[in-house]
Amino acid sequence: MKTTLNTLNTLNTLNTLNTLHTLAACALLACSSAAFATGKHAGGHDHGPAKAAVIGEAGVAANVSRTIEVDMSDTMRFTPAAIDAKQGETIRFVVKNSGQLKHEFVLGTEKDLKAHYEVMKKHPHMEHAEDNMLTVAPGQSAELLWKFTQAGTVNFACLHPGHYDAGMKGAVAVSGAAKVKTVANPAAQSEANSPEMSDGEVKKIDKAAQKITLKHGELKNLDMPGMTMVFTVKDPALLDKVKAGDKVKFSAEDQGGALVVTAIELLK
Ligand SMILES: [Cu+2]
Repeated sequence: MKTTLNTLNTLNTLNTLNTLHTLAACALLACSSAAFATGKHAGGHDHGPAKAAVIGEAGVAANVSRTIEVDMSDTMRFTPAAIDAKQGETIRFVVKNSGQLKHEFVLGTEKDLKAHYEVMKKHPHMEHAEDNMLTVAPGQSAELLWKFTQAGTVNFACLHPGHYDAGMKGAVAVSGAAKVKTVANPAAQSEANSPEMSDGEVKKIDKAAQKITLKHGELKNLDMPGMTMVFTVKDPALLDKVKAGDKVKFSAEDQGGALVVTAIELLK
């Protein structure tokens, strides 16, 4: 699935939109980032395997039992916002963005979604690339296959700044009795060996767009937990040094809202 908007013009437009959204989010929350300061970084970040086990896992096409169409609109609503599923079922979500703004469909526990949303507000231009999410450009559709492995509630939301606060969220009720609980997994977090370089694994390289997708550990300088993200590279020559699958050390900076990789080293 590829919905990345690559041209600089589009990026500039999006930057403007995102800035407006950030302002809207700030107004709604009175910029009270302190209110979220407690707990978010206490203990291990459960962005690793623990989370996947709770909400389910990426589905396989051969096992799809149903297709569910979900519409995302600029009224900041998902239609439908309430979805039923059965434990063990693999659903093909066909997610359409009928609005003019970029929206995303992210599955997660409410706790994970809120934590990610706070990161998105700090870094409005970040591009995620996780299995449990889709970013859909205006007028486009995208597909996500997901297997619901546990009974309970799996939430979903659009984490673009302002959208979640405006109510862009929903839930999948997975039949069964147990309520889904988030399990902290301190062991999943890798230690950063250097204050400047972070650990990462190259998932994808797009030389034309000067972008690299990295599954990374905690980025201490950006106050960001481990996840998979698309970064812009400062110097396209950096992309000649690595390929998909490589384990690397890298440095990333927030440059005017864009997350930019400034250095990358191959780990042998
Ligand atoms: Cu949205």
